[in-house]
This record gives sequence, C-alpha cells and structure tokens, in this order.
Amino acid sequence: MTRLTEEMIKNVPSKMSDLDRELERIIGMDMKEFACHAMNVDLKRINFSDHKAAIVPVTSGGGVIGGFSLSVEAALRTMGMSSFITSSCDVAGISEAFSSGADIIFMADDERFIALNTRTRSFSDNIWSTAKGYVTALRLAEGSLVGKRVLVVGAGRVGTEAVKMLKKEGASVDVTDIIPHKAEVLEARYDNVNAVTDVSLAIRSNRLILNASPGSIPGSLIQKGAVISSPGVPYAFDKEGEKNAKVIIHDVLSLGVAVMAVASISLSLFDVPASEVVAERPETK
Ligand code: 2YC
Repeated sequence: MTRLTEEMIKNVPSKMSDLDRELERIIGMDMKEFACHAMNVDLKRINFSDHKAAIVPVTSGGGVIGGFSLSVEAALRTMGMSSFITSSCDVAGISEAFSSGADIIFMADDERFIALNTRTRSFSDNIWSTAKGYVTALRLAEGSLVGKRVLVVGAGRVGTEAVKMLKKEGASVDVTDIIPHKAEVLEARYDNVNAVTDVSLAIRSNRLILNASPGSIPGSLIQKGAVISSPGVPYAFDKEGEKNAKVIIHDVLSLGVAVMAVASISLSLFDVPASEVVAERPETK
C-alpha cells in the first residue's frame, strides 16, 4: 500500500469542494450521496451531524504525515459530520477521543487506517472502503458492470478487494500486476478471474479499468472511450491518457474516507456485520 506524502495531499482540504462538484458532474452525486450509494444505505436515514468523529494523529512507523488529519477532517466536514482532530497523538489522543464522546475514531498507522465505531467496538477500514468506493464509481460511470470485462491493475490489498467486489457485481475480471505471481494468486483463488502477465497488453486490451497500482500508465495504452476508476496514488495518467479516456475518476484520499465513514456509521445504525466492511488480512508470510 502506498504511503501518502505531505506533497500528495497538500491540496486535499482546499480542493474538497471541487471534488464534490466533480463527482456531481461525473456520477450525479456529491460525496455523502455517493458514499451512501456505495454502502447501499438510504441517505435520508443518516443525519451526519449526529455522528461525532475524532481523528487521532498517530506517530508510529513513518510518523505523522503533514496534512493527513486535516484532509480526513475536511472530507468528514464536507459530508456534514462534526469532526475534530485530537490535540494529543497516539494513546493520549485515543483517550481524548473517547472522553470527548466521539462516536467514530479515525486513526492510521503505516499498516492500517480504520474508523472505529465506539458503540459497536468494531471498525471499517480504508482498504475495503477505497475498493468499494472505486468499484461503485466505475459501475456508476459505466452504467452496469454485469457481463462486462473489467481489468484490475495492481493485485495489492485494494486490487484484491476490488477483484472480489467486481465479481460480485457480475463482471468478468482480468487482473495484472508488475509481479505476475500476485495476479496468478488471485486467478488461482477466485473463479473467473484471469491473470494477464503482460501489463501493457492488458491495459491496451481493456476499455473498463480499475487502477489500484502506484505506477504511471502511459496514455498511449489507453483505449479511446476508456472508463477508468483509479484509487492508485500517485495519479497515474498523462495528458494523452486523459484525452483518450471517456472518464478517469481519481482522488487521493477523500472517497475512501467518505465510504469508511458511512461504513462505520452503518455498523451501529444498520447493524452491518463488522466482517463486511474490512479487507481480508494479508496471509501471514
Ligand atoms: O498522520 C498520521 O496519523 C499518520 N500515522 C498517517 C499514516 C497513513 C499511512 N497510510 C497511507 O498513507 C495510506 C493512505 C492511502 C490511506 C491508507 N494508507
């Protein structure tokens, strides 16, 4: 999983309303409507201002990423949630979040980014939520994925969750990765998933693409009219790719956070089972 840098996310808070407008233009929904649609919950049944979110900066591993907590807070506020960043980090921050009566606590170390529901003692995670968001965005941009062939670029943790979700949507899935074995593992594990060794050939041969890789994709590989949903960071596409594609849906963090928030709220509001909103744990090595 790519670790964000301050540079990658420096414009997230200021660009948040642009993202909302861009979503409206591409898929006809703003971020909170989109996240509810992705989670299949009725927007009218969630009063976002009733759910208080705390964001706890975490100093472990690579440490706090400048702007990360601010970016999460900006996304949640755009959805109408009352949210704040704890003044302390780590355990002190978690205790501050609990004593402030936070319903949901967002926190990320280098391994996991979760939204802990303090009522149900369960959580949603960013990997699952990002995959859910970008599979949903692809379906909305295309209309339907039933019977369609979709290429997943990147057999990492988001790509793996996306492969499973695309199959559930009735798509037939090709998957490719610069490490062919990672794609072959998914082909062996799931029916009707086809691993393609040649990454460039795979991209050239597919009109529907979910890009969950950190690599850049030369525009010359992108079919005219391609519909691309791309959670991969950094942004993968050049001017030629943007010209060839019908649409490229990408943002650095907010769509995943929006789905995480609705998923975590759903754990208590709609009794969604905790196992449903988290990515499978990577096999122990
Ligand atoms: O500022 C902080 O609290 C840091 N501990 C946050 C570290 C986030 C590390 N994870 C990532 O950069 C990626 C993001 C795309 C979201 C999930 N993993």
